[in-house]
Amino acid sequence: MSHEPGHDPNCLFCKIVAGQIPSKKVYEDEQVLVFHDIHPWAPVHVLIIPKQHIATMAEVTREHAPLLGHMNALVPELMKQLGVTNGFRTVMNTGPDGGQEVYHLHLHAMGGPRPWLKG
Ligand code: D5M
Repeated sequence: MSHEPGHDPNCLFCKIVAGQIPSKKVYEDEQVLVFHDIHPWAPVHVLIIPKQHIATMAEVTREHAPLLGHMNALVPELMKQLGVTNGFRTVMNTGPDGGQEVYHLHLHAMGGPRPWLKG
C-alpha cells in the first residue's frame, strides 16, 4: 500500500498525526504535534512528536538537529501554557534498554507538583 513519505501506516503515533486515532491535542505546527500522554506519570504529561515518522532516537542523525531543537525549544512555552510554574522534566526513552514502548520518536515533558518521580 502506498503512503505519504514520512508516514508509517502501522504506527500508532502516525495514526494520531493523521487523525485516525483521537488525542488530547495541546499544540500543532508544520513539524510537530503535542498531546497529553494517555498514562501520565505526572500531573501534567505531554508528548512532543515529529509529524514525520522517525522510529527512535537511535535513528537520529545531525540532519535532525533542527527538528530535535524545535521539539525541545517548545517545552518551556508548553509548560507555561499548561500552568507548570515550578520546573519540569523532559525524557526521551530509546530502544528496549531505554524503556521505549512506542516506536515513533517522542519527547516526554512532565511537570506539576511533586512527588511524582523519584530521583
Ligand atoms: O512511552 C510511550 C508513551 O506513549 C507512554 O507514556 C504512553 C503513551 N501512549 C501510548 N498510547 C497513547 C495514545 N493513544 N495517546 C496518548 N499517549 C499514548 P515510551 O517512551 O515509548 O515508553
